[in-house]
Amino acid sequence: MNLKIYVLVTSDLCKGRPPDKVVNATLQGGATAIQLREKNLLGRELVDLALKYRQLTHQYGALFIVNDRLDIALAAGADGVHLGQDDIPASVARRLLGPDKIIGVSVANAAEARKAREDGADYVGLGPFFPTESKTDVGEPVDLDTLREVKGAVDIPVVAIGGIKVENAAVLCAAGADGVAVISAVVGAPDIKDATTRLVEAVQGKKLSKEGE
Ligand code: TZP
Ligand code: MG
Repeated sequence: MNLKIYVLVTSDLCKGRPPDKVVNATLQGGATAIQLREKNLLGRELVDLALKYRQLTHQYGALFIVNDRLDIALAAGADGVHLGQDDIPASVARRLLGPDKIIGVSVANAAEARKAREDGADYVGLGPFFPTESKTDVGEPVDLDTLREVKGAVDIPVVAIGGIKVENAAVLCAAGADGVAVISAVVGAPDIKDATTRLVEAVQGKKLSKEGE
């Protein structure tokens, strides 16, 4: 389960570019996982998009996860779902999806991570680490100590999220994050493929300094 470069695609944040083109470009740049994350689309539109993302992620050997919607994940043959604390509980999702689908859960601390693990989660998303404009109902910021606590509490991958960019990704990975999840740093970038490649390099430790240095 490669969640190193996990790109969440929300069409409203793609600056007018078709979301499937955005997905294609980020996969070209090296994204290892794509999440369909839409809050304002109809079921029919979601199925259409999900089928496109499914085809593209297969082509590049990347994971495909659907935010919130188990029905859309099943309809499109996605690899799994991502659930927040207020969504369908992971235990219920596990019952509905069976043992093989990936279930990710958003957490803010070690207690939530432990509970997610007990409920059958395969990975947790932890954040927000930095200020973000991509989510309005975002929780209190977390820090590297929280990351270390969560890493110590569960034996499943921990993906960092919230305001992550090329400049701050490496420190999270150095502190134990198994991957970085981003929206705006990739889907809002002028050159989506290049932005992804630079993030890949940052996570691999090839580019720990600021752009241009
Ligand atoms: N969950 C916590 S922060 C966040 C989500 C979905 C938004 C991340 O977006 P960005 O643009 O990478 O800060
Ligand atoms: Mg949700």
